Amino acid sequence: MKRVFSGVQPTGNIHLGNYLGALTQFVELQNENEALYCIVDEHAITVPQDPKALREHVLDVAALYMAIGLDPKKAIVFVQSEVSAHAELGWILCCAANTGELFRMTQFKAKSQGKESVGAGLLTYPVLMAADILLYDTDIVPVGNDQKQHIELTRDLAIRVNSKYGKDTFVVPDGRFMKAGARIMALDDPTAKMSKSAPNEKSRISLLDPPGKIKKAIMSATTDSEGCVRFDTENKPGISNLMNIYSALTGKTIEELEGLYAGHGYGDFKKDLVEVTVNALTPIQERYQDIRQSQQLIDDLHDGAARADAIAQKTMKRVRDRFGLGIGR
Ligand code: ATP
Ligand code: LTN
Repeated sequence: MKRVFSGVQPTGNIHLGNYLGALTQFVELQNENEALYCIVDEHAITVPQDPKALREHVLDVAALYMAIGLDPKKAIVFVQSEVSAHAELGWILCCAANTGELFRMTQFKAKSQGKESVGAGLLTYPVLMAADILLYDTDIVPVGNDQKQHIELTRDLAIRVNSKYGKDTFVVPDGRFMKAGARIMALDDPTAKMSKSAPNEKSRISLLDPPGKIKKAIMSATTDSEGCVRFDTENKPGISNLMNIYSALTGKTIEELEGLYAGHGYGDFKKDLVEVTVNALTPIQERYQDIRQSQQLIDDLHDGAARADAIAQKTMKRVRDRFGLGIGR
């Protein structure tokens, strides 16, 4: 059985891109593997956060995880800061990383660009991510393509430590990147990816959006003037993106959709896509409402943290021994 680990930051606005690109993969992988899914609140504080809102967002994302089908009896679902070994291993790995390789990370460059000063945590963010992964002897990390560079760094750190401290100190993990078609684009600008942080609310569909908001976002989505429901990402990125969403939510192929809407305009297609989206999200939202307020959610997260901690402590003992930290037993 392979071990799988992934994390999502506790920010609001989990959207259809996150869902179709990453979260559905999480659900699939929990069945055949030993999967750990983490809400990475220590990563979130690399940029300023309001403490009250952060705690709410942690629980929002946890409830959403469960509502989309993660089963806490199968997968270990937990909050990063509840397992102190993440920060501990993060420090040890900081001492194995070079500043040069961290300054080269594109996410650091993007997030620090134009700013006079940024927190040091933004620079060491990928080292904490490496710690998350290596702590659990992870084999597979399902993430979006944007995380490729961080996975490479994780592998480099593991190989570096192994060559100095013993080859089985860490398992060297592999990334599992989403399929190209799973990249969902912004509704107002189909050349940019759908994003949590884009200022235009109508650029995305969040999983918790009410039907009225979903309708407005889809009906006003950018298309083209040809008026023909045909898949062509190059020349018709807007309608192609909507077809991708329709196909991912219903299982209908793109060819089936082209056949179904031959002779129909974008209005008909969009109206149906509203219905398809509302039908897909309503059950998730209903489950979410029940789970979010429940004591069961808190109990599941405590249980998840205890199970994760048991695995993490074993790794930490090995790491401390290899590095010569502490006085041993
Ligand atoms: P932001 O837009 O603020 O940078 P994000 O939407 O990329 O945030 P993350 O929490 O960084 O959100 O990503 C969670 C997961 O969802 C990652 O594995 C990421 O690759 C994936 N993902 C994010 N946006 C999309 C998208 N538009 N289509 C498909 N997958 C996506
Ligand atoms: N950096 C990731 C979130 C993340 C993660 C992880 C993903 C933190 N730690 C460990 C996979 C494994 C992001 O921004 N999507």
